[in-house]
Amino acid sequence: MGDTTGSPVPRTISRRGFIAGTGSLLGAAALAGRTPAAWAQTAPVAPIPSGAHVAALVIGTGYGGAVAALRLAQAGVDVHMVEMGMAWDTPGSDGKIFCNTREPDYRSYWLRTRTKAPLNYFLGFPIDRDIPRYTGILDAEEFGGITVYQGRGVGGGSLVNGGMAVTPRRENFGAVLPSVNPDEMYNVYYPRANAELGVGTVDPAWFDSTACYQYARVGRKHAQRSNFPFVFVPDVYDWDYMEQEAAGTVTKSALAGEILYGNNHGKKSLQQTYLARARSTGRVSVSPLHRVTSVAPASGGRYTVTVEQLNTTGAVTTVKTVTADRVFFAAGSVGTSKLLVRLKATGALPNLNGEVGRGWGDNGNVMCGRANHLWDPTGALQSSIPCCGIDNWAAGGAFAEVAPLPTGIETYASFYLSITNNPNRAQFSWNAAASRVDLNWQAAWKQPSITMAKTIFDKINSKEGTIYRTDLFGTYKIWGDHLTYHPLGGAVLNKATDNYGRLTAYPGLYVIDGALIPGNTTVNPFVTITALAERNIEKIIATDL
Ligand code: FAE
Repeated sequence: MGDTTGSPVPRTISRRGFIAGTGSLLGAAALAGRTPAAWAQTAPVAPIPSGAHVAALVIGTGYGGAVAALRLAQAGVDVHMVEMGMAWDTPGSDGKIFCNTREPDYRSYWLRTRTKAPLNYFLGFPIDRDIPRYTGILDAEEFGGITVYQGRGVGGGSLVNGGMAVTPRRENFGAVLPSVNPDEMYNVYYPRANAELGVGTVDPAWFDSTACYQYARVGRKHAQRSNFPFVFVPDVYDWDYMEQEAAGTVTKSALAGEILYGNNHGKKSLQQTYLARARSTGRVSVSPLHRVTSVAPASGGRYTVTVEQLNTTGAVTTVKTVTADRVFFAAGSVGTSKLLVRLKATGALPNLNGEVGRGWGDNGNVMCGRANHLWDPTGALQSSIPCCGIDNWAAGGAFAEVAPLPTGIETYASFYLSITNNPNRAQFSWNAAASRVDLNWQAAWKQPSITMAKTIFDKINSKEGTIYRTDLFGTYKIWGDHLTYHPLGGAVLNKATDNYGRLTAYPGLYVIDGALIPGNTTVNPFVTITALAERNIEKIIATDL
């Protein structure tokens, strides 16, 4: 099934043609040093024509989708990736592809007219602002009891995330993916994922001396004085580049507060790693600003896929119908779950099993800040890339990332994102009256996370004689318990799918993203999503193709 048939999908476009379209980008890239230029130069952004047939269609360009595309292409299969967000390969009028966290503009949010910052108050005042409605990079998707933050664009969550690349402790893996053999994950797939993602760790000597990690050293001091294990956490940010930022020899990104709405330099998003390699095979093309709305069986074992083309206001400009031999759902935990639940309920894929939509969790995310004494400043200059955490998982069910508050001024605050062992799981279901998929997560279900996070911070506050900040999530509100950055589950491995992500009622349909993971990874999730995708696609290529 290597070649496409029917209407051809352009696999590559000429370098000359590409440069003609993006000359300003390449010029800017040459001036600015490390940028997504490597990606741009190999980028066959080639919107799929209606009527096309493809061997493999991948819905979404995040971690699961990028792994699938690379490995399928290397196995000789032509792949087309459909991504609802933008390509993020062209600078705006300020010469930058991504806007700054401190100055969110039209590029910041997915189809909103007002920002919805995760940390939306400062000194008790709201900080959100009006913006033009645009297909921006960060989606704050609101369900009844929780706001789920997700990346939108070619690269998925890798465009907006902090890059913390954490492999769960092996003793915890049985709870993360109970049906997966840990030996193969820890011997083969975690190392493979870490290598391909370009994971590295801060140089401890530099960490000890640089102003931009003063906040993290304060976090370490407080953790250690309360006898909590303190750990350095690997990241995909280019640590050499960050040291050059600190030395003033390159354009600043992490040290200019870039995070959440994209990093213009330094961060190795999927655009620079898996997707660049996938595209260099010459077998992968991508349709940005295209959203899959339906997948249904067609004759000959194929699938008919309905795709809406969007403009940057979010309006649908064209509806296309294409066919594919195989379809990989990689739209993220929420995107894949919403699609499958709707397609099952509305009759396109009625034989999906009853586990579809179940087992969704928030990775136990909860945020909080602590108010330090005036003699414990955390620094006006803070690297936006976190590099350390407090591991109280075994004793208290919480792993707390020492997070930056890159406001550019001294805040005397220590800020944390905790990942906790919250047992609550929600379900997606089809709401026929409203014609949408709902998620039944309840706001009160965050209480176990707060209790677990308090096992760390109550103790530190007591030891240090400090208190919680109450001005970061509202007025007199301590906990950021309204959101998650880490949606997981909804099409759980070995339940909604077989043990390799196959939707067995429909040969040729697969799930290959965070929807497979049952709600919690004990740490930040993308390394596990990537490693599991590597494991599953290897099996699928070996046995199904
Ligand atoms: P994901 O990366 O979300 O990709 C799915 C893609 O599918 C997206 O590009 C969507 O736009 C696209 N899509 C959705 N629906 C459709 C459709 N119908 N048609 C076409 N395209 C569609 O999925 N994780 C870590 O491990 N470390 C961190 O430091 C970290 N920090 C984070 C910070 C923030 C602010 C956020 C939002 C997330 C963070 N995460 C972090 C989570 C991580 O980014 C997330 O787990 C992965 O991106 C999920 O990977 P998937 O492949 O499942």
